[in-house]
Amino acid sequence: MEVQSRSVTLIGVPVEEGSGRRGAAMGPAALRIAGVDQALIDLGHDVRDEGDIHVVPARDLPNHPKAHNLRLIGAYTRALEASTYDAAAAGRFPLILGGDHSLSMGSVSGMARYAAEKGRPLFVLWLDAHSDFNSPATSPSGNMHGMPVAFFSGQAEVAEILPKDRPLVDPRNVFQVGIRSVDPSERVEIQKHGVNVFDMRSIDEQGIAATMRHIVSTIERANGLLHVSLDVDFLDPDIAPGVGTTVPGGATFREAHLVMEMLSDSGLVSSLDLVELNPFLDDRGKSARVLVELTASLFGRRIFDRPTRAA
Ligand code: 6HN
Ligand code: MN
Ligand code: MN
Ligand code: MN
Repeated sequence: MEVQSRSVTLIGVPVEEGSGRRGAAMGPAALRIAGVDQALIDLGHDVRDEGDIHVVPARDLPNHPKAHNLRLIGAYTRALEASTYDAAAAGRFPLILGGDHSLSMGSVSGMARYAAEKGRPLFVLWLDAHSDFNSPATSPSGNMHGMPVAFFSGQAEVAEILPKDRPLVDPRNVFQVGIRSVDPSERVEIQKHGVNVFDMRSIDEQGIAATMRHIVSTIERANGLLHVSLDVDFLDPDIAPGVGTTVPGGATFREAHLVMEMLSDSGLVSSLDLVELNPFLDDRGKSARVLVELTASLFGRRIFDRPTRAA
């Protein structure tokens, strides 16, 4: 099977203030050093690197005791919402190099605006140990990297970061895979709003392939666009230690690759975040390299071609 050539725009987002510690701001640099651009070029894709987004805190936003660095995260959200939307509207694939997971407030909102214009539903595949469905009212930490899913589904309003009438993502169009650390109030909220959660036990029981087949066919039936958000802690800490929030019992190297290979076959993916990489905590670039390998699989790298399905 020929790899479909795509036009890819790399957008670096060196934000770390949404997490409780330093280091994720070095993520975009580490991903570039690990060769994310060359891996895609080698597969025949057209790659343009826009460099890193730089912002100053938004002065129209308030300081908030339970949403740390709200003014800065709000500024990143606005800038990335626009960059992601612009890339997609230009017919390109936005590939976001993070940066902590608060950046998905911006990337997913940008894709939601794009999908709304196209009249197609946006689906989100959230590959993470955490469900990131806190709001300032529920968060135990006040760290905004624990809030993006609630934010882009309209459940974590604190101040007007984006226009009130912005397109939201229906929480029933969010698929969370790899989940194994959920706060008590998140548990209530994700169930109340109908988020589709495939926790690690469900992957152990039914296998990652069946899980992915279910997700892909649901999105195909709805003619949806798919945004993939890959948090390093989706992976088991043995294969990816470079993250501030390691949780034991994560996805294996092969499970993660199969997710990407099946997504590649589906042709559904329109945008991707690589987030929470903390090079300061990594082991000689190991986690950055795994992220690049996984990205290559999503963009068509194969061990061997598969027989065409419909043949
Ligand atoms: N991440 N649920 C915890 C919190 O502080 O809200 C952890 C969030 C982790 C966020 O890994 O992207
Ligand atoms: Mn996360
Ligand atoms: Mn996480
Ligand atoms: Mn709610």
